[in-house]
Amino acid sequence: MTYPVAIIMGSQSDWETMRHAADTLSALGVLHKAHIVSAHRTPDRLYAFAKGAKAAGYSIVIAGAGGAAHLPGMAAALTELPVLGVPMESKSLSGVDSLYSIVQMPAGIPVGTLAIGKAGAINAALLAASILALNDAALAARLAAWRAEQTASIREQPEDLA
Ligand code: RP5
Repeated sequence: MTYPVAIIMGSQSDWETMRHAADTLSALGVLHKAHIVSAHRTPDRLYAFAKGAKAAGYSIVIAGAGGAAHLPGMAAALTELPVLGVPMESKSLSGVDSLYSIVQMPAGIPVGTLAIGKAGAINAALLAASILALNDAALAARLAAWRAEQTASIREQPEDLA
């Protein structure tokens, strides 16, 4: 079975956020696998994962990390697959450290950087689905339905005024 999306994260502690990417992909019927891969604590695992990601059948990597968040950038350096980076909301600096670490890539090695925390995790999944949908009409239809459902769920006025 081919899993088009890999979700990697620097620590078990990132899963609380990154599970929202997984849940969003599941809602859209996009197969994915999640791995803990730390740029600092398991550098050999990072190298093996990123070097083998394309051959393993992945099309897109979503990478979440916090603090000195080198994982998305290092993964992008080691694979030509698109890498979407999700900055974790860190305790000490509220995720601004993670954001700056991920977003400020030197020209030549891109990481598509999303918002800090849960919103970024969900949007990384939606962006991954949009990219995959370019070559998958059934997924494009599911994504359009997901967005229509979201639109229909938004009230015209706040609840206690309606
Ligand atoms: C980063 O350090 C991880 O991505 C995580 O966001 C952060 C803290 O990790 P733990 O100390 O919680 O394992 O590598």
